[in-house]
Amino acid sequence: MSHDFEQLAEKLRNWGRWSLGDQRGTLNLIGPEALLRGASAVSEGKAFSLGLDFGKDGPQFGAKRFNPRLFATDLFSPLNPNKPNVMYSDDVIMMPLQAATQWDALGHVHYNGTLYGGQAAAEHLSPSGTTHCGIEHLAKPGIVSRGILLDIASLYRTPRLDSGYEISVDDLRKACDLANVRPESGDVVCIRTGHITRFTVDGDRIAFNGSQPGVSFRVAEWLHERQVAAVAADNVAVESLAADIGNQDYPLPFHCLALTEMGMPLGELWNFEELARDCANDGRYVFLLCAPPLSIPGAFGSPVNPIAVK
Ligand code: UVW
Repeated sequence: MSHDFEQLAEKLRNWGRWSLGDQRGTLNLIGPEALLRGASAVSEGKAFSLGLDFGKDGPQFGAKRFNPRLFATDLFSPLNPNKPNVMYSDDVIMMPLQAATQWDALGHVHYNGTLYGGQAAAEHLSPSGTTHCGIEHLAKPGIVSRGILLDIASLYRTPRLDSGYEISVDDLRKACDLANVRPESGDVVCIRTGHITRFTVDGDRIAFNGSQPGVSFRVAEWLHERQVAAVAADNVAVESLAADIGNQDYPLPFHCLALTEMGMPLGELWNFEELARDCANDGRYVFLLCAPPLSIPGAFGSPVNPIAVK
């Protein structure tokens, strides 16, 4: 695997493709044409949220990636104590940016000491974030384009793929046939494995965060050829996670290819269940996708509530 991986890394590298010091990667592929293609996918006036709740009962169970906690900092507060008939409430939230539905910034993963664009990670990363490839560079003008749902679980007529299943290029091609669509330059590809239901239906956080179905690292080449702008999935890492992932020469190989080599943002913990039912009903798997990350300078990721409009 390590020889294949290294060859692919060299082939897919987009460093300097758009400009020296570029921090938007494949989002540069979203131009007026892709936006208009997205807008023309809207014909019924239906909207679907693809986001999980950011609440205390979320999918996390760890000490560092924990579920959000909300605290009211003002309750029943009058602006003017002499006019207590009008009151306001304010709040603060404490949460990891990776707590639930999210985008990975290009700086979220680096390997062999190098970030997207070839910059040395040691020169940019610090406890206050990153000075190269933070999420703010993906936030304006945001991530808005045509979205395509590739429903691999439906392809195999199963509510969810098996843990550890590696989605191949062939699976993606078949799902394109099922959807009767071909990704074009600037599209965002959304991959449904059904794995999210381990959390949303079964309530099993341990199984949800464990071994899981997702893409093989080889899928990166197909996404590169199709000029896809970003990819999102309904699992934890977009890529498949086997029980022994940490022992591989390059753990998270798809992350390394997508984020570090190609500069392609990854959307994780998205929920496609309702959208997938609608797509299966009307046979239309394309939509306008509006999924702007928050502009948090230096952050490695951002929560998002993606909206698909059909
Ligand atoms: C890691 O687990 C490091 O990354 P992600 O949250 O992107 O899957």
